[in-house]
Amino acid sequence: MRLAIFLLVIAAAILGLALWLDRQPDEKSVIAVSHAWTRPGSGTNGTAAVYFEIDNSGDGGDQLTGAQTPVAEKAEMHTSQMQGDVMQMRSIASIDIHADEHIAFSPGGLHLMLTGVRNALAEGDHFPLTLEFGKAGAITVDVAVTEKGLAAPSAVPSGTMGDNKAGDKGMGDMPMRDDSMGKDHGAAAHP
Ligand SMILES: [Cu+2]
Repeated sequence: MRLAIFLLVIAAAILGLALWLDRQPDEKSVIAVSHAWTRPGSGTNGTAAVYFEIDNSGDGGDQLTGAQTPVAEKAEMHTSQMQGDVMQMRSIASIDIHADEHIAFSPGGLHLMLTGVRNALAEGDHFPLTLEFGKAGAITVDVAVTEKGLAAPSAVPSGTMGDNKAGDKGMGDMPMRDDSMGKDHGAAAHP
């Protein structure tokens, strides 16, 4: 009987220690990337705009710091913003993804701009895209080439870009007709 009580006390102590360790600050980001797509015809002039969604279901923040894909020489993050009646794009070095945050890369807003696309992308094509996160590491997703898009069109909340850092090689001086935004952004907007 005494032994049983003794073992119970030990077990309780171990459980208590485990719970205590569990509560120590150990904030982690849990990153999921979904609905990655680009439009067919993108790539005919060497550029393509890729859209996707990022969800951080963890209790710690993270950062999207870069991207790469075998189908293009370079991939960089761009914002789109109206300046008067001209759509301007700016490259940004990184994007903060706070705990519990959802960020949509969508037409007319944030997008990943591919340059040096090696082959024209046709409806039904797929290609891999690797996104690099500061804490979560590299996450590779499959990008679908589809006219319809994979996600419901949703505007990027205006507050989302507040703490994004502008890259020093900004493309803010590149004007873009607003009638070219959206539909043919990727195919027509870049040289
Ligand atoms: Cu762009």
